[in-house]
Amino acid sequence: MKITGAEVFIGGPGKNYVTLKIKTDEGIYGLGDATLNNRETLPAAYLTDYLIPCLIGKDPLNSEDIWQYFYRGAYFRRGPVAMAAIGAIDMALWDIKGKLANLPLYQLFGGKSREGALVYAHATGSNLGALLDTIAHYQDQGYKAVRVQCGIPDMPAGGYAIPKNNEDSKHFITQFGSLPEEEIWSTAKYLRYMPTVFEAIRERFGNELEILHDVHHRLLPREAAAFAKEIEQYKLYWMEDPTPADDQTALRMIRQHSTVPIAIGEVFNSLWDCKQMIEEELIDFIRVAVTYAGGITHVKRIVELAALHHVRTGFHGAPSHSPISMAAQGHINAWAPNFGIQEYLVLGTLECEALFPSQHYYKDGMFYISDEPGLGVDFDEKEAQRYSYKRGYHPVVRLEDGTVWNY
Ligand code: GCO
Ligand code: MG
Repeated sequence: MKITGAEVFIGGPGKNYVTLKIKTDEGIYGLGDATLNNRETLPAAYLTDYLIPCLIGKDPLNSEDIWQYFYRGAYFRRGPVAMAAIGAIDMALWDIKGKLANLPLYQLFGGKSREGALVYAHATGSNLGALLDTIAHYQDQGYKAVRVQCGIPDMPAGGYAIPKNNEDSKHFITQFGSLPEEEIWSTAKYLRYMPTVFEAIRERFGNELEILHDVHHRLLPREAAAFAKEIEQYKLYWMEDPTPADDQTALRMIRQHSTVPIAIGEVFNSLWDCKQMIEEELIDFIRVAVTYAGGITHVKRIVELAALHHVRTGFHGAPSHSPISMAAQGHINAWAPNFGIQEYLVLGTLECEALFPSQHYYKDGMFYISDEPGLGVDFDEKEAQRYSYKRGYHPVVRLEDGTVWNY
């Protein structure tokens, strides 16, 4: 079997999804997702300019050798751009392997460890009242776990990624068409207000609801430790990205002062980036994504290392991922003995489902992977013609005195 060609498409409903299609001489094709939020053209160029020319003529079933060839062969290794491009190829090769075997991918990993995977939704409100309503809305839809983000008084964007129109989760973080917007952040205001939000949520929804919260790298180590200690009583499922991801030793201070579970990894791209925090058991959940952590081959390795250290999975699933990588993660979630939870937002719209048809489905707070062979997702190229690339940015954050801060 030989690879005969590969193409990259950029676009989608409200997002610049980067979709790779690898074709073979036996007519089977594989799909991969190389979407790197707000930098989408870069993995696309890495693929078309450098990797795809090397793929032609290779046996697609040798996915391990192809992974090593692109990882070791690049000399300048790792980083989100390269790992998103390698990851997309890897997903597509696994897709081909599954289709050829006529088996859903989870069967090639070792079969199912569970029927459905627990997922969490994003409940975001520009104020407490709006947040509580949004949580109630997700509970009505069957969700057992929600990530809660709340606007802070006198700091309108203080819950970060607070949608302008006051609506809940259908925000896409990306701001299209202009230069980045700037948001003002005050750690003092956040630390004063956020614990009262958790208190109100527990009061209204009781103790069974799983509450997750994303600090989005905003705190210093000592602040994060004090915050974690204070909110321990609200029994969060996890506190995510409490401090900037660059320095993993910062987590030691948090660990010494609290038992709040910590989730990190959405901006990490390799096993080497995650190694210290997993081996030192500084985290409880690993948040990498197949999309920019080297695909299925590499993320499975991270999952196996995590299992040795009591770390469970909680893969990134922001709307920046296409249904292709969400399916790849769905297959890993079905298999992984140390599965924890999956962030779930992507399959929300009819347009998205038309572009990426699949039989995977959400029901009562769980995500169920279908038994279609391979990834079990298709890509409608005719639909894809409706979309084109639009440049977008994440917001940039400043403190009240103007100092640039972490998004
Ligand atoms: C999450 C993430 C997102 C990111 C986004 C950046 O936990 O879902 O933090 O909200 O901001 O993926 O591109
Ligand atoms: Mg996050």
